[in-house]
Amino acid sequence: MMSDLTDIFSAAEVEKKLTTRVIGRPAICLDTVDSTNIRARQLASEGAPHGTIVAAAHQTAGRGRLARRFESPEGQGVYLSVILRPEMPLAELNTLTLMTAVVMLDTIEELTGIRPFIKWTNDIYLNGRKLCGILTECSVGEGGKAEYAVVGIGLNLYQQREDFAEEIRSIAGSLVSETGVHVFRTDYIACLAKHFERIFCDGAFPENKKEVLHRYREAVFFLGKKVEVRGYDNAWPAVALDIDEEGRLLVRAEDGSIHALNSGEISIRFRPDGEIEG
Ligand code: BT5
Repeated sequence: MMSDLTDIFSAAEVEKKLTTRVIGRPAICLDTVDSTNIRARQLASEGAPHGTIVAAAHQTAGRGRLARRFESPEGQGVYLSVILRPEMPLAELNTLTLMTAVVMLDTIEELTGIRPFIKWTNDIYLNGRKLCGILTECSVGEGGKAEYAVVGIGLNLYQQREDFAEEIRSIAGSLVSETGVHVFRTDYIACLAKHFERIFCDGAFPENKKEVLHRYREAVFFLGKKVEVRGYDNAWPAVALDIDEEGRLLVRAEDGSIHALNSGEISIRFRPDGEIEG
């Protein structure tokens, strides 16, 4: 289903709905772009302020991690990037992704009444299907400090399960297909900005990192379950144990050894009803 005709996708419409001081000021809305992360990085390097949102109704080169594609069809979702100028050590920047995952849960819960789950590190899932992916990129400036970070968020809003491209048809979902709730794109952007500001501004950040990571951990759906850990050139079975205070995933390999994973890929087998196998 396409978005409703009254769902005008424009900066003026977002501005009418914004309740924030920093996030989304300004908000730039584009009909189409290669990747909002690329555009946001350009703007950030030209001095765009902390909190700028670059949103698009369509991306021709939406990207995921490791140069993977993020399917971004016209009018079916919102693809956006938030420019942040965080006062935090470079080594901790991966926690921006984790904290953004909690922002997305709060946003989706407010809009639909349903709180989805997190697939460590950067995916939001419901009914065993991926609704949203997050990609954080940063630029290192003088003295090894982060000059800026760009947090990219792709959310599927309106697709039915069968609308997705063949490669992801069995794993992808949208707010409409998984919750039945139709949300206007600009309402979503305003709601996201509000939750983003609550967690990343208002003097709370970065001291709130521990509390937000605690909420992150509560939403990870596969703790205690069997997973497959995927390295660059190998894959091994393990049991997912916990998320530690740095946001690392602790797993137990079959030989009993415990590993703390900083980033990476976990495969989980879902049954058709969305429950995890194993
Ligand atoms: C991600 O990577 O999921 C991060 C996606 C970030 C997208 C946003 S949109 C705004 C901003 N601008 C950009 O160019 N990117 C950001 P990763 O964890 O590597 O997952 C990629 C994998 O997700 C693909 O290989 C597919 O299997 C699957 N996938 C692709 N498109 C999808 C979609 N629309 N919905 C669900 N799954 C998808």
